[in-house]
Amino acid sequence: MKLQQLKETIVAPITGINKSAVAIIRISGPDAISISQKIFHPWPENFEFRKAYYGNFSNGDDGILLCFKKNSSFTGDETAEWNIHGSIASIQSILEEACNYGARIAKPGEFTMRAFLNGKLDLTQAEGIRDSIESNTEYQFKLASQLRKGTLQKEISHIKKRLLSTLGMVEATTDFSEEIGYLNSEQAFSLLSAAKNSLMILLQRKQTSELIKRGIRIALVGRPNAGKSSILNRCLGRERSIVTEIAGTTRDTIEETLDINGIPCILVDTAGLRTASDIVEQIGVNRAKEETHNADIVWYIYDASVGWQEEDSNAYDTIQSRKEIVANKCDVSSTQKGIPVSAKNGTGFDNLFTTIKDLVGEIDTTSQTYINKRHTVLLENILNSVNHAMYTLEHNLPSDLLAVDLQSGIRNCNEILGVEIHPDIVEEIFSEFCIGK
Ligand SMILES: Nc1nc2c(ncn2[C@@H]2O[C@H](COP(=O)(O)OP(=O)(O)O)[C@@H](O)[C@H]2O)c(=O)[nH]1
Ligand SMILES: [Mg+2]
Repeated sequence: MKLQQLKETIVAPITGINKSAVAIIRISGPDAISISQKIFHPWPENFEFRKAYYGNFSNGDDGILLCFKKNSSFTGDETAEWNIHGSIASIQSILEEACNYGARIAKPGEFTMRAFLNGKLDLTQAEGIRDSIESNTEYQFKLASQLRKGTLQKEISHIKKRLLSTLGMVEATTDFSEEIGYLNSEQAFSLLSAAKNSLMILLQRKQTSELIKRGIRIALVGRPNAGKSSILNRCLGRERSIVTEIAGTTRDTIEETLDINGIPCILVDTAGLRTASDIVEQIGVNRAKEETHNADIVWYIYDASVGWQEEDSNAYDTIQSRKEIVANKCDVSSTQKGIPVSAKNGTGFDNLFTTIKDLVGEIDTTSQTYINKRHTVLLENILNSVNHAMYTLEHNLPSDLLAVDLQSGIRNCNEILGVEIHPDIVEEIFSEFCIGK
């Protein structure tokens, strides 16, 4: 990051670029207010920060001006927000005017990057802002919000504190062992096991986190005419997949993303499993088999009015992924085997959806946060260091070994938080942000 860049005044719309009633333009940096004074009129007498003023903009639009003092804004720099009409023409002309007065267009993520560099938030919270904006379902938003609000930041700070205390004890006893005496290994050990516990809890949550972020892949598999396509359509609430009484109607896989009780799911309808004479259908059948490997859950669907057949057993047994038997057409006949549903009249779907909840596990949205790949690698590094340090203590090995592990653990904590991190990594993270954030 060049320091020069931080002194520049940056401007961009912070609302979407599609037509909307209102667009908000944010301008942030040392000239934010002086440029606003040139663009907004009449400039309010007895101007105050954090007060909304109605007036005219020099591009011919009218709307609201709202200004924030340095250190009391999102970015930490002096900032103004102009609420104008959501016209592309109005947005463009006001941006041009701001640039003519010396501002430049903000890069994607640059407002948040300034907030990070000004110490308004740590790197995990910045990631939480990105993930919040990108979230589509309730659980995605809740996990992202915990990250944004600093849940992970607090956890990591706690772990870091424990490692720092242990390191302090180790250094004091090596430097002044005559006055202080020997290291209290019991105390050091209990500090480290507390850190280890927190690390294990965080790492346990990474799988749920990944599933919620990318969505649960569910393959709808079974013999022709079981009602796979009808179940897809019922879940979607629209006729996406072609349904007929002719066996072999679905010949290719069809993927649809949807929100089931707040969890993102990718439903994959497949060709019915049978030995097809038609080459196109056979390719579809092969794809269906492939899908059974890719899926997080396979819903193996059979026709309850026909009953569970030997072919069903054979096909079901070959499926390696997590799988559930689903008995469709329960409006026609009842069954003992599998989860009874009726795609025709919509019964049984609540039970079917519990299979998704069972895979994801309990999500405590008051404490659980997104743990992404970047965090996971670093958390694993810290855990390794802590384990190693605990081993050193248990075996009474030289304490300089201890110091090396503790320092490495602390460095990894810092990297998660974004303290003393390489500028390239920071740039890379913020480049994934959308424009205006
Ligand atoms: N009675 C009844 N018929 C169904 C139900 N679901 C599907 N069907 C019928 O079964 C036939 C095959 O359905 P389809 O969804 O194309 O099955 P697929 O080959 O497994 O995709 C169609 O005639 C559907 O109308 C259901 O729950 N109850
Ligand atoms: Mg079908």
